[in-house]
Amino acid sequence: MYVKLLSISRRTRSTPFSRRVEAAGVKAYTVYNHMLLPTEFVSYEDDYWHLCKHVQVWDVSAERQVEIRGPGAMRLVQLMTPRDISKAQDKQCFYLPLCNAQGGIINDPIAIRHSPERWWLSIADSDVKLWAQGLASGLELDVEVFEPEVWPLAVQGPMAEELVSRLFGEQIRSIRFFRGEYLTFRGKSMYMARSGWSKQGGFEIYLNDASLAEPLWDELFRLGADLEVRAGCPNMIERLESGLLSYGNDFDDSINPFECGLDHFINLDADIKSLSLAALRKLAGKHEKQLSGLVFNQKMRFEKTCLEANNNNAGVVTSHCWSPRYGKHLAFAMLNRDYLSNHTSIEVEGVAANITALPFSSDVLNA
Ligand code: THG
Repeated sequence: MYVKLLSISRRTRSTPFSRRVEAAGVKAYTVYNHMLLPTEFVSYEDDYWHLCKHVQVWDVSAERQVEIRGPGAMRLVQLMTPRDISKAQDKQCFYLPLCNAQGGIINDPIAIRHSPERWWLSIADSDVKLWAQGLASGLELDVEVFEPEVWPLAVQGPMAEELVSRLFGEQIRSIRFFRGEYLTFRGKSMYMARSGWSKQGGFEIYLNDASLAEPLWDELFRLGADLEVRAGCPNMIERLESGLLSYGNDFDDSINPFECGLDHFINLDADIKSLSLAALRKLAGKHEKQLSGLVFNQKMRFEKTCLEANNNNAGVVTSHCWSPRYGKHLAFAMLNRDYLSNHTSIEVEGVAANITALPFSSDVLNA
């Protein structure tokens, strides 16, 4: 695509795992929350097949935590999201769209409730700390907002549960999806949840002591040698096949939850105080765009990502990749609903694509 070179300095923050990531042969990084996030080790395709068969260890430290602590914590988190958090339980994870007063999406973190007065927002790539501090100052809320010294390490893939059970014991097998526990590594208690940015299953360990990063990494590789454990990272092919959205790529603050299919994660009728609810209630059903799937039967180049039909703008491709498993080129595209209302396909660079809902259904992928 573009030249894969990045000047690394204090702004492009390294992580306590970076030396191990380098030693494992990382080929490319992106910058996410002002921090290095690996994107490729062997190749997208090789990393993909390995992830779907075995187990990988991912340095996802760039999923920074924004801690919200104090008597006003529930109030601030609820103000930021249109999803009702009143029934949240301790140690539970929640996928939370955060929205501004116009309904635009600020971020889509996993929120973790440690206690009613202590929350983490495990954020995608935007400056949520500044947004939350601004709200807290402006509204004089009784909270502290800061980025704690925490670096998530994901263990993903079909053998992830086996590997993590060797590290923390058999009891981890009973942790349900989006639930977590405090577990001990070398005498230090840390949070771990069944979650992660793939649909291959796995856990995320929220390391809270930088001096234990390399021991933790090394222990996972020692225990996982016979499982063919490898260093990995969120994989473009796997996330598209699984329909996982990427903030900044597929949506941003010009997009509301209806447009990107996150309306399942908001509660328009809830009796809650949320900054965006009034705007979202007005927008419901009237949004103009819809994030959709495109399926091509051949490899595409996408010289330009703007989509046109009869010289009219039909939308834009936000992410795409070749799927070696299905032999299809898959794309997410933000399409105008005008266009969608009377088309089920679109022609791009002379090739027709079927338009489909997200996530892609197995029928569509296998067709
Ligand atoms: N883990 C952690 N932090 C993160 C991510 C993560 N921060 C950045 C980014 N990923 C946040 N975005 C997402 C998007 C989707 C999911 C998780 C984080 C996800 N979605 C499931 C789905 O769509 O099926 C489940 C949602 C649900 O049922 O609640 O897992 O990966 N720590």
